[in-house]
Amino acid sequence: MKKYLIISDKEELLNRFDQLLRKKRLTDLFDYGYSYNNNDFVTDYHKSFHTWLYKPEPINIKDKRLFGYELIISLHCKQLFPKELIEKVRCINVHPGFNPYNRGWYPQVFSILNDLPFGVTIHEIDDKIDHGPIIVQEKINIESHDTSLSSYEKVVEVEMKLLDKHLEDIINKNYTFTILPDEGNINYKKDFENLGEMKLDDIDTLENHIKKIRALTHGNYKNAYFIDKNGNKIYIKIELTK
Ligand code: 0FX
Repeated sequence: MKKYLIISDKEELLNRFDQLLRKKRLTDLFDYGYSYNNNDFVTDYHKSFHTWLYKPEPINIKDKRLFGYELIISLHCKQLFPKELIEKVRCINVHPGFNPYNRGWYPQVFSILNDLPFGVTIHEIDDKIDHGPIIVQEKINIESHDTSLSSYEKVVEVEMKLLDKHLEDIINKNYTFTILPDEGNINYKKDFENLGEMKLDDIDTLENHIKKIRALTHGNYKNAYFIDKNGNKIYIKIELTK
């Protein structure tokens, strides 16, 4: 068993973290893993560097073997870390949002919608979602032509940049904390799902209508829709050019 564990449910991020460790010659220190509930994830490439207890086996966050690590990093791990684990092991979260604004689900969507700050937060995990003491943060500007996807692409780049810059300090606990100024706000999966329907008789400014469609435009995902007069569900996305 190695000293540190990284868990991610996003293949692209785990691959990039793997490249980062190779560049820094730190692969000997880390086990890698993904969640037990993420079946569509495991590629042959992934299996080749998946080293969780030397078996390509998904990680259940309640597994007591996790207590053996000195540090666990969540890089978009979809499981909530249990209290017992965070009391026994230092756990760090790499969050694609600017805490305490829009903690929780899909921060860029809600930052576009409600004009709240957006960015990356790396923090120690406590018993509330995206809430613990902040190790490092960086703001990202959302422009009038950004969509959920373009904002998300920016956030992934900043996450990798901050990990590149601060990983050794995180490992060695060579940092000071900033405590959250207040509780901010939090969004759940349900809040995102409730955004989808756009009523054709909705009265609002054009700016707000465009904002909502930008917030729900993310590649091929079918997020925003309206119901036409024949009862058909018609999906909407937007293309904006500066
Ligand atoms: O893994 P992740 O990038 O992030 C989410 C949470 O936002 C984050 O706070 C948490 N720490 C992490 C464990 O889970 O989410 P994802 O891979 O499910 O989706 C990535 C983006 O794709 C999302 O920000 C918006 C977009 N998306 C995704 C789905 C499934 C859509 O627009 N529609 C969808 O139906």
